[in-house]
Amino acid sequence: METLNLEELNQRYALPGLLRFAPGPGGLPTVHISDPHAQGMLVLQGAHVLQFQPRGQQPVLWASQHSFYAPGRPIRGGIPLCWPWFGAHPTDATKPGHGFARTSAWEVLGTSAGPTGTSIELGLLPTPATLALWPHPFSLRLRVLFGAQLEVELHVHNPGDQAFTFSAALHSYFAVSQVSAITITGLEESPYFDKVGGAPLRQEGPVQISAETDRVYQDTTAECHIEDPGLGRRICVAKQGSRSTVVWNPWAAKATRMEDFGDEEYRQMVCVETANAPPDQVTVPPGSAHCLQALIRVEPI
Ligand code: TA6
Repeated sequence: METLNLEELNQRYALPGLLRFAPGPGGLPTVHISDPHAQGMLVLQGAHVLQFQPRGQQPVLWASQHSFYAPGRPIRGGIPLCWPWFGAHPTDATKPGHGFARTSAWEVLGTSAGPTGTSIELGLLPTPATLALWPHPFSLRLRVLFGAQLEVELHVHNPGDQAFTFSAALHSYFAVSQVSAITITGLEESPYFDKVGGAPLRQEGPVQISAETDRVYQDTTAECHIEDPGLGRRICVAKQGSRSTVVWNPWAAKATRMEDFGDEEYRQMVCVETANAPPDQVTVPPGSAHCLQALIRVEPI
């Protein structure tokens, strides 16, 4: 993998007036996008979409004011990439939660501007550190289009001669007016595992949040809508290649226990994650690939 400094990245990939590389939060190398459709920001570490704001709209993604922005530390907000496992490692609690993709150094592969927005593509290949955590060859590519709609596409290729199985999530944090005043539609009647209560349940009606909520909705390909009367908008989360949707809000007690999460910040966020979480893991045969895509847009209500 070739590691370029900001000057080299701008020489090779900047798009004048649309896309440039500059230090971001904590001085982390970051891509700044500003085009006729939207503004956005992506931190190169973790290929982490941090900001998305369509023209004329409030910011769509949420990030904690207390987030760490440091080499190797997860960022609290935006769209963390959870791969090659979602949540705690299934057998080894010493391995990093949500895998290693979100804290790895990704390589810029290309940038382009088009009629629907400005895009960037990044790649991740195995390193001795990743092979120690997950002993498989892989090739990841992330394509992000910042436009009237945000398109995030994680392409997983298996170049090896053995199949591998992974779980994953585009762990999207969304900004809302007041979490207790929103409803989430699209998951009605879906089975889910309630990680707070530790039991399998089935969704009745729209999702409403009034306490710690941590649910893995299984076997669902549905588009979800976050209805937010307080902001006069609906955030629409469509997806491809995903059979799980995760809904999370830590609420007060858990937020207080998290050093990178303000005690009251839970009120203005909700995660609706585009995932393949257990038992919806994905097996990729040798030479094959899988694509996980989230399509995020805003509509007035
Ligand atoms: O997606 C929900 C979840 O798995 C929660 O259980 C909570 O742990 C959240 O992810 C955040 O995980 P993180 O490792 O980023 O603190």
